[in-house]
Amino acid sequence: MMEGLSDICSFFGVTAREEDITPFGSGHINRTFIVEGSLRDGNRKFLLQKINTYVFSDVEGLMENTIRVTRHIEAGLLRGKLKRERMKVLRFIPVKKGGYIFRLEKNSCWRMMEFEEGSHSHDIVTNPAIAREGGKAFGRFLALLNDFDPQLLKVTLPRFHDIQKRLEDFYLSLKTDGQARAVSVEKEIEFVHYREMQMIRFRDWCEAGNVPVRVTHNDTKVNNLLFDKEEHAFCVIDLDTLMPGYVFHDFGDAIRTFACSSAEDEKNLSLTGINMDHFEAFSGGFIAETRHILTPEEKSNLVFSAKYMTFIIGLRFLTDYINGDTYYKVIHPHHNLDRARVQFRLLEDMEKKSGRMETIIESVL
Ligand code: ADP
Ligand code: GN1
Ligand code: MG
Repeated sequence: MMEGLSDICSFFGVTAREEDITPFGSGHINRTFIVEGSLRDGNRKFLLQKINTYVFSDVEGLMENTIRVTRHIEAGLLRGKLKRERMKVLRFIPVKKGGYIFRLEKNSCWRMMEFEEGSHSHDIVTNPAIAREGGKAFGRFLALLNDFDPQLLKVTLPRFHDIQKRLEDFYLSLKTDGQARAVSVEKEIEFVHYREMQMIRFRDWCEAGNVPVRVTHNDTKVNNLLFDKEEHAFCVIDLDTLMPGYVFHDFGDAIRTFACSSAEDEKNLSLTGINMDHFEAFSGGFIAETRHILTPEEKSNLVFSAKYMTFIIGLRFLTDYINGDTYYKVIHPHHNLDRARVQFRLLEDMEKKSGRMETIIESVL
């Protein structure tokens, strides 16, 4: 029976010994392994990923989106748009039998890609230069997809950043409360009640057609970007959530990690807040790359989008905590609650500093 990781690699034409395949990275969703092996042209490193089918039911649709978008970006690269910036796109290894997904069983779906040699990712941003690089890379990514019709993409995670849906999920979790955890999060529930209407109003305003639907990445956290040895951000990764969306999803979600002063799961909340230098650096990099494509309505709501996305991700962590940790990987029973608290503390700090954040955006526009 075929079930070792090296057997799975062989379906992609990659030869590797079991001991040369090691768990890698700190993503919350997929299972990732680094593989030292060989494919036709000699020894190389690859990344093998088991796609989380609990989260992604349409794995083929997800890969179709990814391949379409990476080809579009590569075409841009060939036209010289990116050479200047030394930017790269993920390169996937096809399955020998065809396609890019190897399905061992219904819920065992695998893909392989080239490991970007000499690359690393950050979980926390330690200086403004990294934040600026992040802003440029995610901004450029958005700008390169400006001429890609969002309707061509499958909506693999419907209403992914729709606060209405996330609130529905949250209230359902409270009603079910299967682990009797709701009683321990009364303060957080209060926090949500206090802000939900303003978030729904923002969502409704977007949905009313006030801003364009674009191709967005939808998961622009700092560890979804590869940096080289000189700390130049050169490759946007984790393309699973590529879907039609608003610029707010990418800018807001990025601020949540690029300008957060602590780890996403920091227990000591006095360390958590918005780092204004990082906010300025990320925004400056992002706007430099997107100034020409963003509408005035998009530009004037970037600060609120940081609050919206921080709220939504905090709410999702909290909901998963109440649900008994069924979605995100956790390493201890309070992990999701710790993460939710960090998001909510960060949001409170943004609320206090909104005026300064607006001034910064105006200065970089
Ligand atoms: P998840 O969906 O679980 O977040 P990712 O696709 O983000 O998985 O991969 C997890 C980690 O693996 C990333 O944070 C990054 O450090 C690393 N990684 C992903 N793709 C590559 C690649 N092509 N080359 C080098 N490292 C990579
Ligand atoms: C997940 O896969 P990863 O770790 O990059 C999640 C994002 C959240 C993020 C919070 C498909 O991202 O939406 O913002 O965790 N991805 C999915 O850290 O749900
Ligand atoms: Mg990731």
